[in-house]
Amino acid sequence: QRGAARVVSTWDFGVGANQAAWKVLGSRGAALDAVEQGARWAEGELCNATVGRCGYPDREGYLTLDASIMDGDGRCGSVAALEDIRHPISVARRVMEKTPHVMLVGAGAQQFALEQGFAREALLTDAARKAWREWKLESRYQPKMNVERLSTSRPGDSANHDTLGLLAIDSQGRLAGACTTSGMAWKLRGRVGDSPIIGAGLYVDNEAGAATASGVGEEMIRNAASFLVVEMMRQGKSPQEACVAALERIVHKREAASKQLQVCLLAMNKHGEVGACALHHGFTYALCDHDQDRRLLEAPSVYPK
Ligand code: SD4
Repeated sequence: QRGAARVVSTWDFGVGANQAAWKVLGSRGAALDAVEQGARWAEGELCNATVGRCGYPDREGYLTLDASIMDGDGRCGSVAALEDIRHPISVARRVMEKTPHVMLVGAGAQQFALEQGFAREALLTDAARKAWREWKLESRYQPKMNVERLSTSRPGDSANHDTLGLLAIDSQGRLAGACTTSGMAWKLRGRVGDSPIIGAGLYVDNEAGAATASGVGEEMIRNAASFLVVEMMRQGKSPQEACVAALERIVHKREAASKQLQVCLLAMNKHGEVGACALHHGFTYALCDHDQDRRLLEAPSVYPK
């Protein structure tokens, strides 16, 4: 299926990310550039409590960002707990391209970003600071499901399941993926989720497919969820079947926990076919290709509504 470029992204705001990615893909650009541009759009343009500059902080009030990027040849880079840098996805790409490493964290990641010419800027917004102050009154860490889609959500509730993950295939048949997030709101200082961990929040292999995740990252780390989805595609499952099978594994291993928390998986195989599934109802994803540029779909769930 060479020539059939396509990009998919997690959640409703994936529509905007896809449009940014499509500017690259639609003109026969590389999947890697496309996913970086899509992620940059979310980090810079979107004001959303779970990605980039408007993200909610940890329980001590620090906004710490996680991001990863990977192409289908196994090249990858990531940053975790990065502070005061607007575009963690591009720092992750520099880690991939300019260092012998895969992952940089915390102060070292920031130092590297500054050396690479990224600007340091205070990112925490007034709205995020206000939400944090409200949260501190009770200080209860209780991730809520799919908060982006709940019109009844209060500020203190927000921001738990809306990481942006993008997967793309370009006109050359190359795959790439990117993932960017501020992580779980009110997390412990130093907590790192799945999004910057290759194999957990993102995995890509041109010979099989690509997968990304959103939700409570600890579950994806425990199960190497994105890697698992890609391996299942390698064994012959469709992207949809692979997402379902990976979630069934999570349910099997941690049934009680899986009833309480959300895990969302999105996959694309090497032919550009797409699948998605979540533990619980409410996971949406956006798809963009030559035929349709703003399609928003609702993923099925393992547990009934
Ligand atoms: C994390 N998976 O840090 C991320 C959170 C997430 O939308 O998906 N938020 O665990």
